[in-house]
Amino acid sequence: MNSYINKRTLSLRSLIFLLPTFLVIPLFQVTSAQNETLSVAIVPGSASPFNGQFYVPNAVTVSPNSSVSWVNQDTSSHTITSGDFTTGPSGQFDSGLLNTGATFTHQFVTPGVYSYYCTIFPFMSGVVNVTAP
Ligand SMILES: [Cu+2]
Repeated sequence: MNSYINKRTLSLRSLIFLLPTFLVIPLFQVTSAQNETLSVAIVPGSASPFNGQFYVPNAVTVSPNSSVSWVNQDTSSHTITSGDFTTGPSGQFDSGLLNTGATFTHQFVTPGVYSYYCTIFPFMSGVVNVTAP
């Protein structure tokens, strides 16, 4: 009788511990694969064309529905504006003036190649590649 109770208690316990494991892991994997966030830094000194580095990394590849976060580590304000210097803003996204320490995040839903630049210092440019699902 004692061993019967013990076995029953054990199996109930393992159910309680195992069920959440099976439920949580697949949910977590789905959200992380489709909704990752990648960080790009506007590095110190970006206001000077001789800085060599501006958006770091200046090319990123993400899966659809992922977000890219730009953080301004420079002492000058900058923008993250879709398009390029020669043709101007494409209208897909625009941070506006991003002050020192501020962050701009944009979610990329549709696969494609999104080039962007800084409207204040047009020698700054980058690209976001959104892969096919
Ligand atoms: Cu800039």
